[in-house]
Amino acid sequence: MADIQSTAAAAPSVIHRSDYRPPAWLVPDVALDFRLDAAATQVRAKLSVVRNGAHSDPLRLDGDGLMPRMIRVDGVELTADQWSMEAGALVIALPGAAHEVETLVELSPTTNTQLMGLYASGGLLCTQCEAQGFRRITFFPDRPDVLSRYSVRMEADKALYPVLLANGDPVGSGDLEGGRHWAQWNDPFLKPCYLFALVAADLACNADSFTTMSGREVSLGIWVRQADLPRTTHAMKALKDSMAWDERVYGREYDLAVFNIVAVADFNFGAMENKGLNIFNSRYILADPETATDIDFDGVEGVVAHEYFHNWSGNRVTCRDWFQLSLKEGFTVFRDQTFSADMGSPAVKRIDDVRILRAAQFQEDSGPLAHPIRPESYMEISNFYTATIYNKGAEIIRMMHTMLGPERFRAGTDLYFDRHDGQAATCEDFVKAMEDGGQIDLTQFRLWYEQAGTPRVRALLSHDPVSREALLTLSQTVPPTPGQPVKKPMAMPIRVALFDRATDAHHGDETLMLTQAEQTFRFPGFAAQPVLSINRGFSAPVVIESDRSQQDLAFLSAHDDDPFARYEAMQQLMVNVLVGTVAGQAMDDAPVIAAIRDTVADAALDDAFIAEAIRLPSESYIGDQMMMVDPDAIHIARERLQTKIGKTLETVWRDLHARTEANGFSLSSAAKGARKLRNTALNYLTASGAVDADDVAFTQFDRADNMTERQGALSVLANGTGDRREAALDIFYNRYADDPLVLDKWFQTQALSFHLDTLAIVRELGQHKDFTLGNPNRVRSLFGAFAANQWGFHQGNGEGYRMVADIIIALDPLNPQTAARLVPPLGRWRRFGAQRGQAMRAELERILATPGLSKDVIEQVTKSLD
Ligand code: B3K
Ligand code: ZN
Repeated sequence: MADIQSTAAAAPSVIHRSDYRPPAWLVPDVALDFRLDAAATQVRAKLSVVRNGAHSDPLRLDGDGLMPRMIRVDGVELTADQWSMEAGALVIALPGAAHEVETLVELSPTTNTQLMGLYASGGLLCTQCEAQGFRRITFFPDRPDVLSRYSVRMEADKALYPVLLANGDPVGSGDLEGGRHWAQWNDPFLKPCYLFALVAADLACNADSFTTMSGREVSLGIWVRQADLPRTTHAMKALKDSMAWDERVYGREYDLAVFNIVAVADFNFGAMENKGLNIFNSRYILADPETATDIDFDGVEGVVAHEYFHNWSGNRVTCRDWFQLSLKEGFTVFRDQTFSADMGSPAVKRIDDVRILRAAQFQEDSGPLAHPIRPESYMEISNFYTATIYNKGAEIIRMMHTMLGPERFRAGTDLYFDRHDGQAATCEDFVKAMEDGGQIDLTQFRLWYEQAGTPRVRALLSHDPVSREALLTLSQTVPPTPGQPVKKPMAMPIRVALFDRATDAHHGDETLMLTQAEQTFRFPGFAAQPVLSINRGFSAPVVIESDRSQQDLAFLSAHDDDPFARYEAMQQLMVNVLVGTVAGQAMDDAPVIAAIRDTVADAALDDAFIAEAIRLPSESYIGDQMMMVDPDAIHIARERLQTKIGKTLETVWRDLHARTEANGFSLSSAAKGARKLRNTALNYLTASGAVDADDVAFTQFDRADNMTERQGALSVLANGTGDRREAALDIFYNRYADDPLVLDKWFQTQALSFHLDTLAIVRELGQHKDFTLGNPNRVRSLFGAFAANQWGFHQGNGEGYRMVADIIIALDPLNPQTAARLVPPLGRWRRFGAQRGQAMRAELERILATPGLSKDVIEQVTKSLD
């Protein structure tokens, strides 16, 4: 059995979207019986199997690391010659149309370090099946278009696992001899096996209820360790808000009598939408002011909503195959983004979402791992849970919303849910429903599903004084991406407004449909050349190239009434100075400083927006604007500008820092905005070099009644070299040594810091007694964060690359999914010059030469080297 993985690793096969065939056998009913035990769990599965269509294919049940202990067909045990194993799958030649197939396997949850299938985490047993984990639990056609009705019986030691949960509704439970007990759960809804889940645990429950729009009472439970119960209030509120929001905005009602969420410490990603039993990485459930930042609170709200929304967009209507992943993920991200916008500040949420898109997805889209939101092929589907599928996918749905408007969009989604309820659907089904329900032709728009790469839209504004017209010429190019050298023009909605310099106002916001390689739009009624505000609200996920002057950008940063465009003008103002400086030009930074000063002084703006607008673009975003990235030059240029802003406006930062000091903790938008701005002010004050800056930071660190300010101050101190740095890090560590989620912040803050010895610090932290490869959160906090620290990662003659490569090699045999996620930063080697590029490549090659590599890592590395 040990060889299964290495056999796959030798020659990972490529799965193509065009090869889709309907399943040969369907499984309408599944009865599972678990004898749970951490070391040896027995799983008995009874499947009713039905031949699908006229063919003579044998029954093929996927398996990964399983060996059947017993196989029965229609009650009769098979002999060894009546079945075979092929690449882990169980193959049985069956005559006729329908049978009952029963198998028995034994699993070892404690040794399951991949965290896929049934595994142990902190004393509990839980499952993760998406995408292909169910085949690690029992033999089954593990593909999302096989939909079944499940009944699940679990038996376990009652003292160790007093709580037994599964999908659907509880239908019975009782005690057994020997201190054991059982529970039975039935799920009346058809579901693919990736949505199967069970949990056996000793957990406490935050119990609540929700009455649906048709008056049904749903019992809600959030299950955590007893000590963590007080930290579940925010998640429960988010759940109830999500349930109400989905009824109000999409007309979607919850459908079971219970909805449970379980928090676990060891989890490969954020959370999982198993039907009626969501399983969460505890970092997206637990939050209180002492241990969670405002970003964490928002993360909890967003992920709880995301998983809940999947009940319709993903579960009731699921995916036909994994190439359709964005059908559920892109749509659900769009839904959770809109929900969070409605719950807080839409302007700031949009800015945040675009920042994430640019940081993660634009990078992916311009590198060797670029793929369309509906990929054509993959080796390992786990590698395709990407920013492209999720975040770009959400932007595609958002564009449909923009083009249709809310009512027609809703007509489209109603039709989609009506048409496909209980089915495994495709992206094409979604687009067709939007066309039919929303009455729009999306023929050309479909290219967004096919073409990878971030379109670049060049905007040239001119003015004809005779006709008093402004002329806007938009031209688009979609860059080549792997396997797609030539692209067609895309259809995209570009929201624009033209500002009259004389009045500081615009003549109306318009959505232009760009469909051709080049188009000119005319705007009458301008005596002089106006100022262009473009891609307002970030209406299309593209890069805008325009020749707007610093003066025009400064104008927009003061007057644009679209918050995103105003923020964007400010960012572009800063990017121009920074990119120019890195290129060796003498840049005038006065407009940046003036814009920051004016923004801070604008009483009409809220604190959260101000904080977003005045912060400098990240080093990696600056790098993304260049063909060849020089991390040192970028770091120096950014630090210098930050220092200049800090010094020039020192009194502003002192005033702001004092003004935003809160009197008591609140989660209101105003209070969150004040904290964000306070941290920004502290950052600039520290950058100013003021002699008391470390004291101010340390006082904030020490006195804070919340993690947002405490971690904000710690981050500032961690960049420095003073005594305060060590003191703060020690205090923080000792205060939170027993809290893994906060300890993650301790690791992460140091990995992200600009301390001169970041490389050595990270190396040392990798040896720390609290560092473990067994917990994905910890790995991401240290090495994921470090690889995202552009300056730190590229220091020291490739030592950073070596460190990350070593971790990938060490982690791969334990947890290939998490290991593979560390590869992309090395894959950006083309952008960092010959010397660095060579060192990065050498590490990729060293990884690839490692025997027994998983196909997860092989796929990412080979594509990165291509
Ligand atoms: N659907 C899961 C992601 C599963 C990832 C598997 N590698 C969580 C989510 O997107 O909601
Ligand atoms: Zn999702």
